[in-house]
Amino acid sequence: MSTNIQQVIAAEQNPALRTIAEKIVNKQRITPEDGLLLFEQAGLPFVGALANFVRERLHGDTTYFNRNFHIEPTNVCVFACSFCSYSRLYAHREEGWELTTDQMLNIVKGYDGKPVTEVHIVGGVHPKLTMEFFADLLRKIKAHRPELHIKGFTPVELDYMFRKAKLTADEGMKYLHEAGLDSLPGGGAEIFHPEVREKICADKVDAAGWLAIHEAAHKLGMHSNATMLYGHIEEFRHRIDHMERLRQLQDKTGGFNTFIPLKFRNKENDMSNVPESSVIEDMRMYAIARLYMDNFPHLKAYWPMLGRHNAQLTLSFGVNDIDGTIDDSTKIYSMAGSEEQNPAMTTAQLVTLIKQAKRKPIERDTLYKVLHDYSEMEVDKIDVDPSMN
Ligand code: V47
Ligand code: SF4
Repeated sequence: MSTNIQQVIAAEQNPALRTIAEKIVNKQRITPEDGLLLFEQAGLPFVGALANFVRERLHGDTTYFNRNFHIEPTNVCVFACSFCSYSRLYAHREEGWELTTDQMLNIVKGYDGKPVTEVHIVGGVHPKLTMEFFADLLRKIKAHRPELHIKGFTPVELDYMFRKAKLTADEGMKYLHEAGLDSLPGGGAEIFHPEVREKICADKVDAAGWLAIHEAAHKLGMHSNATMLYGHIEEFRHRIDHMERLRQLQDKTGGFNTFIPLKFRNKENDMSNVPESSVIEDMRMYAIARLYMDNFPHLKAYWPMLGRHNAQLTLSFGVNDIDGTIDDSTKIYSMAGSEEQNPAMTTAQLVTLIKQAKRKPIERDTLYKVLHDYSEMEVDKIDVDPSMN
């Protein structure tokens, strides 16, 4: 797939947008002001063509997925983020769940003999689950299946654990890394800017704390992801501020793999009055993220949150990764109203989805090592729409 980017730029009527596009084509970094102008004035075809150009310059048609499952230890949480449909306060813990170490280990053992490469562990912040409890869990998972990559815990959980254990971010990360934690997922970032953060998740770790924990992980040679929860009460300038803070840390450490914009879903939470963003706005978000996050190698659309068809569409707007098989092991998005009520895709379905978008399906591990090229796989007879199965 190739776009004549010069024709797209020449056809643009707005000279300021043409200047930004020329910078992107010449591999010059765009400024926060440029990013804001793109959000405010650029149409989807313009940013889409540019994002696709950048994506193909970086990755060609390669589109990554992985084979993974989630463990959500608990949805009991001391915090009360207003966008969260999933958590239950400790006072109402009987309405939620708390898994024991054995139950979590049994989930891992349920994948014995299956070709999964990653477990993603994330949950609420339960006041009784200590760092030692999780370190023990990590050690037991590693003892059972050493090669399984453990991507776990957001700075929200980590900050709480470290403070209770009276450890600094550096000390706490080292301890968990030695216990078996391989990398950090991107959650808990939400919107960094205090004007928004104070309204949607005032009491949990702030921007500086979130960034410090990822920096501590990067210093140990661990990799991590970063998310941004968009499409609610934030303004475009808050999105730029968020991406700028991440871009600066990435300049310093180079430890981030993937940026994952997460579309706000509005069911069963305290922000249900806030409408969800349109598909056009979603695609503009992905495209502008690809243009702004010039030092992030990968841009991921997380299909359980976006829905598989919209995730497929993002592959034309800068995205080169759609996450994994999931195996119906996460509840965060189904509880927030995603169309994916039981998120699970087989490898064949993921391959089909990528091939239908005229891209090249590549199975990766968490750190983007290529595991298998599925370009030649016959997929004509497979339907990716669960309602058709
Ligand atoms: O931080 C919670 C988000 C995140 C809602 O690193 C919501 O590979 C939308 O970060 N609407 C956790 N989003 C999930 C996460 C993640 C997921 C998949 C892959 C990776 C990765 C990371 O979920 C939270 C929050 O931003 N979230 N509620 C909601 N109503
Ligand atoms: Fe707790 Fe995370 Fe939900 Fe916030 S988003 S209430 S920290 S589970």
